Amino acid sequence: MTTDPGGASLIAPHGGQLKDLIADEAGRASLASEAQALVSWDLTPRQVCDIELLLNGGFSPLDGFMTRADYDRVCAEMRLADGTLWPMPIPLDVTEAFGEGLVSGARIALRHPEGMVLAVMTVSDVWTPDRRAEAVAVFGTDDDFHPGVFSLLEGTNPVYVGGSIEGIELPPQHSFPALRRTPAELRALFERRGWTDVVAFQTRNPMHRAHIELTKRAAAQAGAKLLIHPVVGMTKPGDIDYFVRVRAYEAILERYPADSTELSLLPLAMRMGGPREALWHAIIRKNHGCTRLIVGRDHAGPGNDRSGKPFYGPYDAQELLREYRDELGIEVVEFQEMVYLQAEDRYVPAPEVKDGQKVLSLSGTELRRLLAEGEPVPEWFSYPEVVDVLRDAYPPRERQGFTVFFTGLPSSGKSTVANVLVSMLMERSSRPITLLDGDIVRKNLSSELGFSKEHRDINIKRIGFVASEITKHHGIAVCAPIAPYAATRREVRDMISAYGGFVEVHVATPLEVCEQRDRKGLYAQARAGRITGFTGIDDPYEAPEHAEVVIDTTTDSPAESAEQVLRFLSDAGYLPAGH
Ligand code: PPS
Repeated sequence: MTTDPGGASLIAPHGGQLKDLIADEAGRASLASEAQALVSWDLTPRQVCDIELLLNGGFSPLDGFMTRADYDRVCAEMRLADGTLWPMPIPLDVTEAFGEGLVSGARIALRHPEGMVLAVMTVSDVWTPDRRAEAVAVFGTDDDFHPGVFSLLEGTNPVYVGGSIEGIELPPQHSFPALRRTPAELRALFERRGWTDVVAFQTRNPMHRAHIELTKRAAAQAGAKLLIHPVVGMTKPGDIDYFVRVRAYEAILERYPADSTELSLLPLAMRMGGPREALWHAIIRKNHGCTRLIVGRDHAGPGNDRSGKPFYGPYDAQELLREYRDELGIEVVEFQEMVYLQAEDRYVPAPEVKDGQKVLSLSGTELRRLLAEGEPVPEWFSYPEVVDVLRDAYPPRERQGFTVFFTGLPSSGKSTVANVLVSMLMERSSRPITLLDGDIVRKNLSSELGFSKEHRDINIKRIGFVASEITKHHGIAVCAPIAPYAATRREVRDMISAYGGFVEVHVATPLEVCEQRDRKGLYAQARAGRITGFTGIDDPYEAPEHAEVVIDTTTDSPAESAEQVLRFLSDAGYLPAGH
């Protein structure tokens, strides 16, 4: 079905037919009443993003979560079963328990985490995918350093469900309502303004001078208007949160010529899939009424693999899009990296730099360092209004919160060193500190949990959640669980790094020493078979590969070990100078 808000044509100058999966008024009432008797699935944060773009047509021509035939062909060939170009799998992932009773033809209610039913789905397929094979097909790798692979393998449920959906309402959005426009609303806006040619700029970062120069050039070269279309759904872990980014985007709008530029927020859950993702972004922007998309260096890049090599070449995305130019229905505006010519005080694309001309550049890591250390950000790099927003949100490290996360075998000395560290920190600063020791947490937060992998993961995620809240509020959390699984520790790191420091301390006391200490007599019980699934004996401990600090309590006293951590915190700038 298509609707026509404000009488505007729903065919953009270069766009295709737009889906609108929200039912009409009578349909919505009847779906809502039917939903009361249906089993319901509580949508995950990623699925909330996906369903919003399904319902509002951002994912046209999809009319629901992908069926198996669509999924298989998308993975293999970037096409839906009917041959339409579509690069990203969008199935509904559910738990085994939920998937068990589902059969083709069943109807299920899809609920927002706040409780309201957003849509009713008619199930057509239920299957258990090979997610590792999906990772290789879609991302070209199963290395879980790739954030899209990590989220697929560790954060996605094991059973997929496909089927069409009938919408009752869009997910509620409470932030920046005036800046959120559906594809139909944007198309209507462009139509009203007479904007027949609109170039979209995709971003998940604050915009600095290079981005502003690039977007101005792109619009001017094409003689087109500009849509700044930042992603506010899910981006790469560790990115600057969108509340801060949107304040910064709003601040720079005045730097564009009048009646030339719009800002609209896109509730997309990115997969960081590089070239495939760029193709997806192009289709999504076409659906939003744009006629062109800027694709620059390393579009939707996921960073480096575990050997430090980028997953994709810097211009792979441009190359892939060129292959599909004729059927995309949206032009791609290719840009090379913009660099700053110091002598001329202006930005140019890298290939325009002549031999001997001096260029300046500043990486994202370097910018974060300048902010963390309270140093000035050079004027050639950004505008004062953007730097002010960032400084306000990211104070220097000595005013940020942080988490010290001890991990190690039972009886390795985690709790002892953590306690000493807490006392040392309290001697030095009046910042609030919370100790989340393994045993204390199990008594207070996780008393119903055992030691299965599932329960350990829940336990560690709870600790991570509490520590991330403490860190967000500029406090100090000192955690000391065993935390034996690398993937769960990484999730906790991602959760906390968004708000402040995360310092992993591996208490690497060897197993023989821990077993000899056996402070609670549990190793002896595990050896005797009276306890099963005991870490280090018959349950694995995956040692961290990139801990910020490694200590060994065989050779160092608790005070010496705690001093090592303190020194790291001080050197990294988390403690005021002189401590
Ligand atoms: S986990 O894996 O991180 O959730 O474990 P944690 O909550 O830190 O464990 C807290 C203490 O529980 C005791 N204990 C066990 N540990 C490991 N495996 C099994 N099966 C087990 N059963 C009980 C153990 O003494 C942990 O304390 P520490 O301080 O590490 O010795």
